[in-house]
Amino acid sequence: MNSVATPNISAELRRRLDAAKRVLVLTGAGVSAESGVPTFRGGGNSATWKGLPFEIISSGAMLERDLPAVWEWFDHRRDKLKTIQPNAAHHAIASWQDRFHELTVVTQNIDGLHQRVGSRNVVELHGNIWRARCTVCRLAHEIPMDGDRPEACGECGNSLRPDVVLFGEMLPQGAFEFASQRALGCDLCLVIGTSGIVYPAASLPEVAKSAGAFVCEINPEPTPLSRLCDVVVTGRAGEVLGQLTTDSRG
Ligand code: BV8
Ligand code: ZN
Repeated sequence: MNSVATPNISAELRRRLDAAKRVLVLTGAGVSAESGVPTFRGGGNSATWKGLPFEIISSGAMLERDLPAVWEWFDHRRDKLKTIQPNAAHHAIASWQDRFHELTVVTQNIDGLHQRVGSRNVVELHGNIWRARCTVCRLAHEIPMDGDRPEACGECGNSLRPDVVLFGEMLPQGAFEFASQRALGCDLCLVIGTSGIVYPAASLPEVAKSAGAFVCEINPEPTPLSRLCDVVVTGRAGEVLGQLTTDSRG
């Protein structure tokens, strides 16, 4: 693995991007950091809510115990997101939509920022904060950015929950399997803005590597995934990706 400090993006990475046919991009909270969305770990901040650590308030067990408290936490985060704009990292990834024979954007983020700037068919491993789901019939309900969230299921009247994967909960049916298939088939895997701690999402770069992909991490800090990467670009996603798209084919 070789590590380069921005702003010198390795020529190897540029060459790989220019030659790539099948690209898988795995993003985490770091991609939204420059938009002002707090990350969960690293950088000294670990998200807490009313004294509860993030892994507790965002857990399936908490939802079972106190759904209103979980809604309060997600209502608070949606409120913050209403004034948040996507950053250069989201725009760069969206600009790649038609650049490769196949591009798969897999995100752990629930903020919907990739889609807001045109990334298509985004694989949301952990759901989406702008959707609610019925606790009984599982019907999905969109939550408007400019209005109140629906209080009850429009179909069966039962209570709704955030359509987000909480700790200890299964990922959306088929999402991880699809992402794994794409990881097995990609020739370039970009791991951007994730601490590489949460599974099964963090296993995707390992899957790509095992199948022969060139793996590149973009993060200001080292992570447990850094050791398996062919190139680690130490830097902020918005800065590095912004530069990559201006310097190369675009
Ligand atoms: C599962 C939605 C099968 C909620 C999230 C005990 C019981 C059950 C399961 C487990 C258990 N012990 C461990 C597990 C597995 C668990 C897990 O992995 N835990 C971890 C903590 C060890 N996983 C699960 O529970 C998953 N389900 O395994 O199901 C199962 C089921 C039952 C029983 C057994 C097995 C579900 C995981 C999904 C949890 N939900 N989010 C919400 O958002 O409130 S995960 C949460 O962490 C976030 O959503 C986020 O997506 C995810 C990963 O975080 P990152 O995105 O990486 O963000 P982080 O802040 O950590 O890092 C930011 C990075 O960005 C840093 O590296 C930083 O340096 C970098 N950065 C900062 N600025 C920038 C930057 N990079 C670039 N540019 C910048 N400017
Ligand atoms: Zn229902």
